[in-house]
Amino acid sequence: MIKKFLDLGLQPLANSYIKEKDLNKRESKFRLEVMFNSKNYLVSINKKIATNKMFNSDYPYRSSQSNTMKNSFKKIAEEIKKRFKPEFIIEIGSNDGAFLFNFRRQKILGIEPCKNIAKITTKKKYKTIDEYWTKKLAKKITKKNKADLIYSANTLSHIKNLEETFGAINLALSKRGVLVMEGPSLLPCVKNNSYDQFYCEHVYVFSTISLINILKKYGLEIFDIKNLKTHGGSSRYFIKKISNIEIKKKKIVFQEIKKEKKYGLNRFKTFKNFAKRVNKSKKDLITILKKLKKNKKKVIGYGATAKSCTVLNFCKINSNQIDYFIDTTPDKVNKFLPGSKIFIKKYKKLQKNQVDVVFLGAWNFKDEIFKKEKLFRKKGGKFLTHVPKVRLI
Ligand code: DWN
Repeated sequence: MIKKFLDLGLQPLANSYIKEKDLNKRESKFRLEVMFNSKNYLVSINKKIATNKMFNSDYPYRSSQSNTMKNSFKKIAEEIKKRFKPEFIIEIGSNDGAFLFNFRRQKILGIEPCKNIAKITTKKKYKTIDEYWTKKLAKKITKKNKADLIYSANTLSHIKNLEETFGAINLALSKRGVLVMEGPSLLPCVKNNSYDQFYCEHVYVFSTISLINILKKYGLEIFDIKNLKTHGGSSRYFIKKISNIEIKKKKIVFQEIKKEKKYGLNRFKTFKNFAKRVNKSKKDLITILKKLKKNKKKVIGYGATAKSCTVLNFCKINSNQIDYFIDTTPDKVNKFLPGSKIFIKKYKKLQKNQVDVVFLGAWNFKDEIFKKEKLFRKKGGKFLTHVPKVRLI
């Protein structure tokens, strides 16, 4: 049975930044509700938006905007080379090449449906197919040669059709091939009240126990897991075909199942309690912003993330509370955040005499940002975050 546990209100499409000339146009919005499937433990959003409305030639997000992610991709690329020695790699959702560029051109093929982004890697002579990942595409590209490694970071949870996602992977993977997939994980999301992991693009937030159930249907199984700090707590799953009995399952797979069940990721009640904490987080954030306003503090936002779209629209925050956001992404600058319509300025190092408090839209890069803005903090500048609880740092 699929049951709703969280209502995040009316939301626009998270990566649909608004140009000034379109400010008065009506934005399309949808009700963002989060559901739990008690049969397979899958957590998903209720309304699934058409893929081409989200991932098209206007897509602004670039993975290479953070050193944390560039380093993480470099590290896993090295591990893949050593551990699996792949000859033919497919990356699903290759974005601007942060992972791809760690390999020799002839060994790797990128799949990136956002044509504006696919151009970036094509320009650097990395073969990139600007189509959606489907069974049809998988068959076409692996007719002669199946992949011995498929990598995908922060992408598979964006594709609503599980049959197309994992069915295609099964088709494209060689008998002994390995799928390495990673993305924000449900346990840290629930533990840390990071409800902003839910927005239109994140159709699913996987847990180990739900993924096991899904993969089984497509002849796949997890044999190793690595928990990562990236994106506020991600899991990297190493997956093989069930028919490949040469690779043994690592102990960590059983430990993760145990850990998730102990926390209650197989029980509806856990999510109902999470929803209560989320509503408290909303109240606390509104209260603190009101107080700051009353005390005439200048508050801005740092990192106009897709995640902050959920927070701002759920908490009904606009430019009355947060003056503007700063961001390094060229395609976001000089536009307005969807829904809240807060302006996004080009990133400039924070200065205490210009700003008092900075809302961390990109809380997942807190360490990287704090390092950059050391001086601001030293001079008494404060950051405001809602993860794991609303507080000034
Ligand atoms: O899954 C997804 C993740 C990986 O990326 C997508 N569905 C969409 C997107 O989500 P997000 O926007 O929440 O991702 P990030 O990676 O948290 O976005 C960080 C934002 O902050 C970027 O716009 C870049 C910006 N930034 C900045 O301005 N200065 C980031 C850092 C580290 C900085 O120093």
